[in-house]
Amino acid sequence: MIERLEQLAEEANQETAKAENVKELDKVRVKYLGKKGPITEVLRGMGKLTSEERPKVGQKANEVREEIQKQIDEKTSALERKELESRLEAEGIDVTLPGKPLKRGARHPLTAVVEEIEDIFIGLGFGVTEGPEIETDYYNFEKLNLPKEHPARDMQDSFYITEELLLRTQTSPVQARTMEERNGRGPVKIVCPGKVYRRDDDDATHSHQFMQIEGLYVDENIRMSDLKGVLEAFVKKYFGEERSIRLRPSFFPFTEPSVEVDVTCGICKGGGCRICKHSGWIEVLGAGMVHPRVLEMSGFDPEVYSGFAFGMGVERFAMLKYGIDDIRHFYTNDVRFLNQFKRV
Ligand code: 2NL
Repeated sequence: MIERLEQLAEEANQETAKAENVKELDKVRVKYLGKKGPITEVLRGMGKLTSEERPKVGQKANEVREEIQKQIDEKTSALERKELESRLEAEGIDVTLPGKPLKRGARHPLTAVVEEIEDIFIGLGFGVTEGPEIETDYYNFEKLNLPKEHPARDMQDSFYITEELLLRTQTSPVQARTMEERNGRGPVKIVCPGKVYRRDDDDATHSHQFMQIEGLYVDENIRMSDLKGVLEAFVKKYFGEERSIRLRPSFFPFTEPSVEVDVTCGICKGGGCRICKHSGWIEVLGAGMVHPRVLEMSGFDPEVYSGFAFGMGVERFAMLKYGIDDIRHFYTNDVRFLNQFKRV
């Protein structure tokens, strides 16, 4: 029986050595060490042995069983190691390969110009305030000294939603709301950027929706010279220190007196060109001293307070600075246009 056991160990170890994968090893284990295997059989037949032989055979059987199991375990870890090595080799990452380039977007040129203009006014002590695009007739018109019969309130010129609600035609209602919130106490020194809407036919220089930035500075002793100084500082910062401005008389219902602000032409330097229509000047802003009625309607005493206000079209500022000839480029989202404004 001892010999039989030694023979079994020999056979099992040979088969273990030959096994090429874990599955085959498991078959060897079941075949030799399983409940129906030859070693179990030997142990079952021990009853026929003498009491002298029995412990020797039992011990040998255990030794053989342990030896077979040990060989299988060693082979199993060897196979697993080999498998891991080949997997590591196959799935290995070459960290020296160059990365795939990420396609980066860019800020929309209008966003960039709004932020640039905001930053200039922040540098001049202004805050930035935003408000709703859907406005009441009251804040959009009435509060700005545009009474019901005023021609600028024509239904033909604005997008009315109901009789009382419309898409704002300018950002001034934001300023009117801000003044009202201050309960008649100055200073109010803010710029208000945002989308505005007018019923216009779209062409190269007009859009039914565009962006505006308006500004308002209300305090005691604010004068026309403050208006001129602030707007000159702004224009020089935005277009360049070599540029200057002039004021021409104009009319707005919400300011008195009212002015148009021109900047010297940057293309011809005053010599006359297509851009400035041979005048040497380009109109860029509307402005004026806040109408006393407007101050009063928003709770400010016009005997104590005065202020100036101004408004500009963001698209126009962007077109002038970057030589863009058609306002519709801003809204059609052609990446060939947009990619030119990427910062590197
Ligand atoms: C333009 C220029 C302007 C204002 C806007 C304003 C706002 C308040 C009071 C007084 Cl709350 N004025 N805004 C003033 C002058 C010009 O916009 O070309 N608009 C059609």
